[in-house]
Amino acid sequence: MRRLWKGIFVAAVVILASVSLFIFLISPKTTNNGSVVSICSELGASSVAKGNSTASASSSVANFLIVDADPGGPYEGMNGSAYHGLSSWPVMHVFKGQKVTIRIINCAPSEAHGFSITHYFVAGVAVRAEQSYTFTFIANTVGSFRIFCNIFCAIHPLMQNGLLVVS
Ligand SMILES: [Cu+2]
Repeated sequence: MRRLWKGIFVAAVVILASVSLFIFLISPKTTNNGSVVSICSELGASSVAKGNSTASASSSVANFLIVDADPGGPYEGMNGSAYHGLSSWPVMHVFKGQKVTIRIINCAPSEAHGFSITHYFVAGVAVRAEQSYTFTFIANTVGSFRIFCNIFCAIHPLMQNGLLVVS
C-alpha cells in the first residue's frame, strides 16, 4: 500500500512539473524592454522605481527610471512623489563624470507629464500618456539640481520637488 501511495505521489509531481513547464513555455515573455503599458502593469508587483537612488560610485554610468503616474497608484507623481510632502522626491545621486541615463515612462492613461532638470535638461520634455522618453548626459557639473514637471497637469504641484545631486 505504501508503494502505491509513493507511486501516486511521484506521478503527481511529474504531472505538476510538466504542466508548469508547459505553462512557462507558452506564456508571453514580458520584460522591461516591452511597451510602456506592459511595464506599467508590472510595476505594482515590483520595486523597480524607487524614489531615491544612488549610483554606484565605481561605475562610469548611472541609470534611472522615472515613473509618472496619476492619482491612485503607488507611483502617483514622479515615483510616488505625491506621498512625500515637501521633502525632495525622487532624489538621484550621481558622481561627477558619470554618464547618466534617465528613462521616463508615463503610466498615466490620458495625461501628459513633463520632466525637466535645472542646468542639465532645461528644455525638458513632455511625455505623452503611455509613452516613454530616454535621454543621456554627462554629469560634469557638481551641485544640486531641481527636477520638476515643466508642463501643466492635474497633479502639477506634486511633481516639483525632485533632485539630482552630483558630487
Ligand atoms: Cu505638471
